[in-house]
Amino acid sequence: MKQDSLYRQPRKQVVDFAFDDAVVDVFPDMIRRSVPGYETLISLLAVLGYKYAQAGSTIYDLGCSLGASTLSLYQQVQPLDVRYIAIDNAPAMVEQCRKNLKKHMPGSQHEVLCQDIQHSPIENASIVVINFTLQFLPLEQRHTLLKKIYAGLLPGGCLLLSEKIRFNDVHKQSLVTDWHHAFKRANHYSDMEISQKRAALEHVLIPETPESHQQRLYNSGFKQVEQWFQCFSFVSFIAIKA
Ligand code: GEK
Repeated sequence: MKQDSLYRQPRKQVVDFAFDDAVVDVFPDMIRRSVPGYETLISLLAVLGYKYAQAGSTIYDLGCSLGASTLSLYQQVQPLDVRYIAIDNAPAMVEQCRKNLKKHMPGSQHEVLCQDIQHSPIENASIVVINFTLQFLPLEQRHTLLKKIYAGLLPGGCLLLSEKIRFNDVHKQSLVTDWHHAFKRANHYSDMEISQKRAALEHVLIPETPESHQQRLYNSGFKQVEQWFQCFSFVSFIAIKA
């Protein structure tokens, strides 16, 4: 696995973070060293998701990056006749994701689309995963996307939504940020890498409180919403369509 050293050297100006070739090369290393609990979350979301998979339906992975969620779901859902659609708008991610799914999901019905998820049709879905991606959409677009997902889900289907969150309580926010930085240091990121990455993400990744997420999910039509995972400021919700 290629090591992420993108922010190791001092930069005169830290430009906004982009999912380009350089990021794709180091992405598996970057996400494991930056998102506490990532591997656990990826495995467990498939264990949960499996209960909602329906034969003849489609499973969507929105903001799929290299396809980790799709691959994890495939391992659980495999015996069922389902179709997988993984979508990302970064061409470098899509190219690598296609190779990954082709290699690890032989014979399955799958497509990897290079699209903005805001414009992708969602139809006949039993499971929709949007893992650490809603946070990159403009705030005012998020409700529209969730309503579209709700409309595209079959009755009994579910949305699995994972996000980095923020807290209204400033003391809690500063405590959890401190833990996150400690996690990154323990994973051998230097203070300079941590602060440069933080600056690069500042205008790109806009976190919200868990209450805002839950309220938006209910407002989008979901009748049951549960936060099933949390590790520091990284959480995952399951929202079920009755
Ligand atoms: C994982 N889910 O491994 N349309 C499509 N893709 C987008 C959009 C958009 N509007 N905005 C951002 N992306 C993955 C991790 S990473 C999370 C997801 C992170 C894509 C972007 O190109 C990137 O691949 C992904 O969303 C976010 O579980 O890097 O923190």
